[in-house]
Amino acid sequence: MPRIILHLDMDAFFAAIEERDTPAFRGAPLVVGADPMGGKGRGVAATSNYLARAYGIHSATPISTAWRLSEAARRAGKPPVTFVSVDMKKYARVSGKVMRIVRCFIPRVEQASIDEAYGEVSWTGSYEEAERLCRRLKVEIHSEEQLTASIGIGPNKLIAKIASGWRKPNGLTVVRKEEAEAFLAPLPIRLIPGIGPKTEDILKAKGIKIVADLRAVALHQLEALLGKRGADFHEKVRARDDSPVEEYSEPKSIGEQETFEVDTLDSHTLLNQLDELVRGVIDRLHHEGFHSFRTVVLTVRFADFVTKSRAHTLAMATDDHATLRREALKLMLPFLDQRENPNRKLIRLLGLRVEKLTNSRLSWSSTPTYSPTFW
Ligand code: TTP
Ligand code: MG
Repeated sequence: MPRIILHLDMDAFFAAIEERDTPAFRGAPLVVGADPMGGKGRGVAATSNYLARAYGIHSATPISTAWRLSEAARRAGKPPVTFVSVDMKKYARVSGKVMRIVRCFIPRVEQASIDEAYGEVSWTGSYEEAERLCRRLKVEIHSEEQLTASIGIGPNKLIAKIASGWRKPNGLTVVRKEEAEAFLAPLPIRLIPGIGPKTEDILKAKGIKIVADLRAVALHQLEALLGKRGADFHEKVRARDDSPVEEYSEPKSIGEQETFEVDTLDSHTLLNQLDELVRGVIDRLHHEGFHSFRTVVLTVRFADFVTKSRAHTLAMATDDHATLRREALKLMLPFLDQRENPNRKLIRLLGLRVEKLTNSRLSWSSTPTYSPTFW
């Protein structure tokens, strides 16, 4: 029986949910993210629908840039972008529903992010059967949630993941084991998971642009260029990946962050913001079914974009609001004075995250919960 793995990724997830819930948003460019404030907004886009992507607006595009692109489109007689704020609770709820549907079809599922999952479907016995299963799964998600997913089917997680992004939106791409190497060969190296902008630059400097170029590099040369990771890429470019679908990948953290409208060192403003973050994190902790946390991480980004995080792990796990507030405050105060901020730099962004979570749901059901953080 061949090994067959699928990867499912929802299309324009946050934006698709907003379009579904607000008919007026449909058919026009939509960005979910920070408030653009007439071009002065300081956060980023979480995502955009496909019409807004045609304007060049994607995940992590600064919201001020998104505004500028929208204005340029408007001046060119095209529809301007509608901006909506992020409603994380809603997206987590929808994610939970989608993942439950996936688990009805597939016994072994690994949730990889808020809108992505791997499934082990070798038991279907053939690529044809796996494809049939995926068609039914897509129809079910659409009829239950009015959302579309793209799915890739392949001999391992690596190929399935790349295949799911192949024909988005609403795609279904099957890459059989014997086709996998040829499928990868012409792709830009950036599509190989693990190759980020820095690695891409190192390789491009050597004239390596597509997977076929990378495949031509000997193992010892790759190791010389990229260290230990070289061996990993040596396998990947040959379409080899034996990592298992891990059903109970533990959720890592829950975090919230806020960019200030104006950089600040005003303790009142910072405290108010910290209180809001504490409330948001505790709300999500409970909402997403967690029992407690042990580690508190505070992140400060200064006006010059230098970013520092400080963490503290408690002796005992808790879900207590006052404890989180006290610990977060202890971590923040040094940033207001000499200890962590000798030059009195203004603060641009404050983030709060809890880790080492325990999941009460796991004690009475086998449904794992995933919690995303995006910073
Ligand atoms: P993605 O699956 O990367 O993006 P997407 O679902 O919006 O679009 P695609 O059709 O290309 O899959 O991420 C899922 C959601 O996660 C996305 O809707 C918003 C959120 N997200 C962020 O908040 N910040 C980010 O930088 C990224 C990449 C995603
Ligand atoms: Mg997606």
